[in-house]
Amino acid sequence: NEKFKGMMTALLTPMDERGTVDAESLRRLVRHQLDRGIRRFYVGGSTGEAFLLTVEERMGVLETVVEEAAGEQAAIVAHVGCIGTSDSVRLARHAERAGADAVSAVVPFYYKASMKQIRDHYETIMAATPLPMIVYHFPGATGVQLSLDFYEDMASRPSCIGVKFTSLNLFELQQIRARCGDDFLIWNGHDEVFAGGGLMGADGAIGSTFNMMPDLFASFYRDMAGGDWSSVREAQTEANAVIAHMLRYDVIPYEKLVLYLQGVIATPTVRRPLTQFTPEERRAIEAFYAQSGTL
Ligand code: HMN
Repeated sequence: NEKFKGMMTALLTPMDERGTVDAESLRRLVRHQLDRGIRRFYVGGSTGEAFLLTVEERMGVLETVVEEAAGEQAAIVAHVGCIGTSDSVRLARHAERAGADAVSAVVPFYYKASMKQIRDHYETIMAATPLPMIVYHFPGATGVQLSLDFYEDMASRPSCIGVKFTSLNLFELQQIRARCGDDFLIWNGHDEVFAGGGLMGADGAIGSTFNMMPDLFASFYRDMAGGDWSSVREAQTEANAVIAHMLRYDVIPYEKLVLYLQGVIATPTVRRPLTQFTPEERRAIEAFYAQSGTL
């Protein structure tokens, strides 16, 4: 599982003006990351607008990423989370056929599922594919708080290798580490606490802002691995100046606009109900971009 440790970019899904998935821009985004040394990708997660795409589109996005990263020794994690188990099973089987290295799934979040039903959901997905599973914890979106007992149970299953932990509660992250041991991997999910997650025991991080700041986060990760805490603090401060500005707007349209301004993707289009920025908002972000030494 070593290849999954480290920094993993949660890829955006570029779209053309009409909102159709833009495979060419997606290839350019993957290439842009590979050229900067990034070798881990989380495909079709929250950042990838997974729940605004059809199951078939999600399959297509994964295939494009696998193709573009072929021969690059990249680790590719396919997010297969759905609100219904059978779609997740379809996506997991497809992920294996497509050549992904692992699957990941957010909890089924629409119909209030009991812990037993959530367990069954993961068991069913894991039984459908030999690929390793990464649980995706994102209580801010799902409203589901997973218990330490749940993680301990998951950690006891050979196919579950860890959790992507998207919460600012780093005490909980540390408690998962303490309860589940070092073999259960933890990826920090909120880039604004990248350093904190690492300090509390994360083995890596999966983040959306690595799309637009790959160099900064790559050197940030190296400083963290080397224990250079003053550089780590500087890097987090620099990243957070951008992230704080982004959080005044909306994560996905903001990152797409920046990637567009960087010349990586062809349009900043997002899928509704996400919306494009008004002309004033766009001007404000463009002005920030123009003076930011980071982006
Ligand atoms: C994914 O599933 O696509 C990402 O891994 C999610 C990732 O954890 C991001 N979380 C959300 O967008 C909710 C973060 O990178 C986040 O965008 C960033 O920390 C700003 O809050």
